[in-house]
Formats: sequence, structure tokens, C-alpha cells
Amino acid sequence: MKTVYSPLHAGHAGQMELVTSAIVPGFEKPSRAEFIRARVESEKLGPIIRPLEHDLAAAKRIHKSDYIDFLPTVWPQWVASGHEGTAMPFTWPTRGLRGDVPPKRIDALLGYYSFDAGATFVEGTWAAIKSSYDVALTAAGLVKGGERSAFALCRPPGHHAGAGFMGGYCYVNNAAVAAQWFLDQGAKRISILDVDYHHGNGTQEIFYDRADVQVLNLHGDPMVEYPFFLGHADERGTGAGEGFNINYPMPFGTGWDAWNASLEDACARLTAYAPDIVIVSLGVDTFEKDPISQFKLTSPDYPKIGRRIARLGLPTLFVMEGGYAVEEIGINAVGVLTGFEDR
Ligand code: 6XA
Ligand code: ZN
Repeated sequence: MKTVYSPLHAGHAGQMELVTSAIVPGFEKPSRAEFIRARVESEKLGPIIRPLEHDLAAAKRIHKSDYIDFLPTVWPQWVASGHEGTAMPFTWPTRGLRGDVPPKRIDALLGYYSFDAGATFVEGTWAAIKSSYDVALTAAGLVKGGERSAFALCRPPGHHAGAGFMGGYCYVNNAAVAAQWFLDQGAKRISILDVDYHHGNGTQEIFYDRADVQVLNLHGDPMVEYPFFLGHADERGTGAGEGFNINYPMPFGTGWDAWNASLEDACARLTAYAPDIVIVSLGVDTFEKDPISQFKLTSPDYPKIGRRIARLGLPTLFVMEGGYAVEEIGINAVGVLTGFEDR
């Protein structure tokens, strides 16, 4: 399996993050991608290639045009306004407020285009976002070109980003962009299987009323887990999309047996849908030692995930999402991929 990787991710570094009771160094840090890249090498998964540059047309097939145009301007606006340090929002247009008038101040605009304070900017952030997008589309091109699978080593991740908003370390929804790109290239149906610990609220929002992308999501119960405001089992899609969004919220402490039962059900529904291509939103923050998550998967479980996905027998694009136990992130993420290759 080829891996697509860009060193430009590393410029998205040193950002601060708001957690429940403090502002702390970001968990979503460059070493995550570097541990994965090192493991791809040491496991001899296959060649590591650089992405091709893409224009933003494919991003605008998924995201609102004004939102995509805004992203490269954030850091220059932040600096021009005299700010220093991490750019992050502090006010959001929730129920009862007007969300349709973009304010003129950059700190307020960040809130206009976000659902939380978790998608922050430093100087290298836009270049990293763009490289992550290029990584996803380049890996999608490999699968379109006939490869059985490809690994998009995306950083920053994407599954919390919606059509017009960022949040949860995510800016451009790489998996959703790739799905739309496959459809635009002639595919009829795509399944997105999101195995990250957190619900992929952005992916769900983007495809909620559509029948051409099936979205299957295994995650921590949003009653008690981030992103809190989406991801319940009764969210099944709307209109033409009715029945094509499937959520598997699970309680804190979920281990392999219960998690695997959800995976089996998701795989059965995926097979019944008969997509042309599977996109795996690959988060490994389900790991027992993940510092921000509450599931109990162990390192030997990850190859089992890959083996099960391989048994679907479909062209498969793996898109990297979350995972914050950096010492083990490479072992676990690449474990899925070597499991897929049954070795
Ligand atoms: C809230 C936690 C953000 C989780 C991001 C993630 N600060 N999503 O891993 O998959
Ligand atoms: Zn996650």
C-alpha cells in the first residue's frame, strides 16, 4: 500500500488548545504524523510519496466557497489586527443569535466559521490544511487509478469540518472531499466508515440528505462525549438520505467485543449498500491509553479492524483522523493497514 505524506503538516505546530478548565498545548501535534510515517517505514508498508498540488475546486464541491476562501486569510488577518499567539474564536452564533451576518473582526469571524475553539491557527496552519487536502486527493487518485488501497496520512484531520464550519482540529473534510471527487470521477456510491473515537459530525452534516454517500460512524456516546451535539443513534439521514446515515454511539469503557459488534453491523450494512469505494476515516483514539478518549481497544485489535475491512473486498482509501497517544499511534494506525494487507 502506498502512503501519501507531506512534510508541510509540520508548520501547524505549537498551537494552544482550550480544554474544560485550562488552555494547554495542543494534543493535535506534528509528532503524531511523524510517528506514523516512521512506522510506515519500519513496517515496510510500501512507498511513501509526496502529494500532487490540487486547486481548491474539489474543496468547494463540499464546502461553502466563502468558507474555503476565508481559511488562507485567517493568519494574515490575525497578524494584521495586532494579535500574537494562537488564533482562536471566543464567540459563536448559537440559537437565538443571528448566524447569517459575518462580522468584520477576525476574532469574531473565527467564531462565525466554527462550532468550537478547537480549530486554531498559527503561521503554518493554512499550508498544512492545504497539504492535507492534497494528500487526500492524491491518495484518492491512486485508488481511482486501480490500486486496491492507499493511505492518506492527513494532518490536520477533517471529519469534524462541515460545509461551512471548522472545529475539533478539523478545517477541510478530507474524507468528504475525496468521496465527492470519486463521485465526480464516475463512481455511483461511496461508503465512509468512520472508526475514530469521536463522532464525525462534519461528515454527517455534509451528506445527511444524500443517498450517494453512506456514512457509518462508530464513536463515544455524544450524551457524554465530544462533539456532544450530534451523533445519536436516531440520526438516520433525511429526505433522499433517509437510512444512509448510521450512528453507533457507545459508552465509556467500550472494549473490543462491543466495539467489534458495532463494526460487524456497520460492515453488513456497508455490504448491503454495495458501494464502489470505501473511505475509512481512520482514527486510533479508540486506544486504551489515548489521553482524551474513553474506549479500551488494545494494539492487537487494530490489525483485526484492517482484516475485517479487507474482507469487504472493495477498493479502500484510508484517511487519517485522530489519535493522541503518540508513542503508540504509529503502531496502531499502521496496524490497521498491515492487517488490511493480511500480514
Ligand atoms: C475536544 C476534542 C477534540 C477531538 C478531536 C478528535 N477538544 N476528533 O480527535 O476525532
Ligand atoms: Zn477523534
